[in-house]
Amino acid sequence: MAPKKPGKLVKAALEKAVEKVTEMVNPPIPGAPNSEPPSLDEPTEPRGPLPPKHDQTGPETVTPTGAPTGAPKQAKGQQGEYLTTSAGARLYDTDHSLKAGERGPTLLQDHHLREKVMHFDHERIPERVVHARGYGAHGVFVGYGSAANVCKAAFLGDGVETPVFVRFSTVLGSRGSADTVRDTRGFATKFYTQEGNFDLVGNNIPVFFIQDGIKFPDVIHAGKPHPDREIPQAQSAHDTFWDFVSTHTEATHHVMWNMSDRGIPRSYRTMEGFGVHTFRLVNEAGETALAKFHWKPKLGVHSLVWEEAQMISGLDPDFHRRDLADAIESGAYPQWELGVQVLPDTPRQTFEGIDLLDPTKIVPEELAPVQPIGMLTLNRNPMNYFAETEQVAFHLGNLVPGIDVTDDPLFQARLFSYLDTQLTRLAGPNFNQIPINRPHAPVNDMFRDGFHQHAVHAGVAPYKPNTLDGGNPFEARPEDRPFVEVAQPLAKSVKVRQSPTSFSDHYTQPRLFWQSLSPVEKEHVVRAFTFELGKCYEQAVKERQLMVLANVDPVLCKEVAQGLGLPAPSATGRPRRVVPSPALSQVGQTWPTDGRIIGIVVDPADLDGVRTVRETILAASMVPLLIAPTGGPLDADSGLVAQRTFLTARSVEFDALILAGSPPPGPDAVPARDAKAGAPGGAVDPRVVLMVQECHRHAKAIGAWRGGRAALEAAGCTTGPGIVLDDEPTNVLTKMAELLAAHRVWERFPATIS
Ligand code: HDE
Repeated sequence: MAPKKPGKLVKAALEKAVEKVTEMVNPPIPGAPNSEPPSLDEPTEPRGPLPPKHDQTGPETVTPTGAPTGAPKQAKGQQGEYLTTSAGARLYDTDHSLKAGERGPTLLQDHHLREKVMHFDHERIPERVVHARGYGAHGVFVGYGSAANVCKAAFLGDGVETPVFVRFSTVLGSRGSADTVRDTRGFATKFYTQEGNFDLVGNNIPVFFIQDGIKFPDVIHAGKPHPDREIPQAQSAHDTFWDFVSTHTEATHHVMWNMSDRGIPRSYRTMEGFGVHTFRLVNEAGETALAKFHWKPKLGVHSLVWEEAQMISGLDPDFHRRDLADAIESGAYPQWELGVQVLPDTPRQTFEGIDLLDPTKIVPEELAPVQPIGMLTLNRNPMNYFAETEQVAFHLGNLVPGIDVTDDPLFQARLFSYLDTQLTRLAGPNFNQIPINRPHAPVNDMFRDGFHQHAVHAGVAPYKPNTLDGGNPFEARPEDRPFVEVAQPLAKSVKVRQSPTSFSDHYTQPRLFWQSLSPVEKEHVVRAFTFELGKCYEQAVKERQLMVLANVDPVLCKEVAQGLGLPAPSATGRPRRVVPSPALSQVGQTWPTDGRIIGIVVDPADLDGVRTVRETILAASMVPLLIAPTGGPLDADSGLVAQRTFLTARSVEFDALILAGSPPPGPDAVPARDAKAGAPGGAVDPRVVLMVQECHRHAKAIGAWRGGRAALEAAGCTTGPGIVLDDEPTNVLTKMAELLAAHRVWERFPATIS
């Protein structure tokens, strides 16, 4: 039966309500699907495509060879008012195929059916073999000019603005996997500089699992799902991963970071980024220095707690991409400062005994400070995920004058791999002509033809030397600022398949990392190891990893062994003494609270208080989410709208919770309708009580004024660190903002490890 059409009056009232709600929800709460709210009925009056949302932009409109076209960015999107074939012919019907009579067979001559289904059948391309799950944003990088004494790259010049595209990612999961799994995160930046594209393809962890690129297929095969059952998805808590890393002990340092809070970031906005390898910088005078790149987030480094991360994987698998897009849409633009550790370029390429060619080692910031050289701001969401975030192709060989490679064997293998992988993923050698990859500098490469050639090259002589094309293109002279490899002397040597002995210390820096953490962070590392190894099937794998941990630190090993119910082995060697690096800990400071989300359980009797708090939160660049028993406007004229209900809300969406009231159980607070309501009974809605308890155990700030006290009592959380009770709503918020600046209320759970 066809659905009933609403009567005229009802329809008008509904439209008005939709308009009002949209108006109320739209400006402050990001996430509206398009730039205009939809009408209730399907539009029939032909009109052109809607403009993109205010926060969205596409890649720069340059030609495949880098010349600006001056066209608006939407020029790349769909055009015109009417549905057409891909060749531009207008179509009158796309709902029915052409048939020999209403009930007859479909005709082969239906070119529209054939084209529509053909294109759909080929919409997918191979996902990235690693880092398949990712999310990107456009932004701008502004140089400080402070790098001039070590690096001549023009984009680092004082005040020089360079457009960028950044893609964040997890490593192990498939394209549709959850964002908050325990994993390393990719942090890849494409700078569209006037001297060509520079790609800084780094991670949120400063070291890597392997010292030589030839081991990359091994570590990834071990981390990916088991090949027989293809489980588990997007996680390292399984036998093949621990089988590999427990035997391949150079992975220990990276594994320590993965098992720390760094493996479960709160947001892409609260991650550090690292170039990992040592780079070689060159200044205008031709002098060289070695350097390590760091991205420092303005919001500080902040992580989830493990239970929260697991819950979010189910409740909102898109948590990180939603967070980034929402922050940009609402104007809380995430920022990172780019910094370098500058190290002398000595023949041995070591610093304070640390081999700079070994990507499993860091240089502690206390030994070589990170010097700020520029600021990255992400300020636009992509217009189209596939065209931009999926098709962006990074390559470590995209270098500019002033930045060169080193002989780190991992770096060297990557220089090969990133071009190679695109041939399959992006189907041919012309991937730099895809709009998101196009340089903004002129391109004259003498490459011709190939699949998906978008350039229309002129001339007859794509070779050198030539006279028929007037000699063009010319090789750049020194004054034309070409990229010139540093004439690095090579040590007298022989061909070997082996690593230097300086690569063989696999335990000192993992111990340095462990000893630099605060007690609560150490507790998390212990729990993570115990969880992951506890999920392994084979006892031998667990025992072998315990032997590795014994060489890192006896306390760590003992604690994990205890959780696994196994004896703690002793170290096989004598540990070297380390000096802790406080910069490795992510707690103990305060940071800006921009974009933090505060859930507010509303009290219909105190909407004034709710409004004040909501407005104060917005004014502080944070996001208020109003939670009420049911959706819709909270009353006829307050303008407040419930964004979550007790059914849809879950504590993991918020960084902090405020209770304006203690609502009685709603009509749906019964397990048959909402399992999280639990057993009946109690004066406060059990979903609210659950929210308070979850926030409490995830070390989040909880506040209440007047009517909210009963809910705190029902949850058993009336006193202790991070619980704010005050009669004045604004006082509650002020104290909560202070707590949020420190990220979590770790004092609530004193650590037992020192
Ligand atoms: Fe990658 N890596 N990688 N990698 N990697 C890729 O390139 C590879 C390594 C990193 O958002 C692939 O275009 C090898 C270290 C990031 O598109 C592939 C080796 C670091 C991204 C590839 C490494 C990274 C990739 C897959 C050992 C941290 C995502 C798709 C020699 C410094 C970039 C692609 C994006 C992506 C190979 C080691 C970071 C297959 C062979 C070390 C952030 O080419």
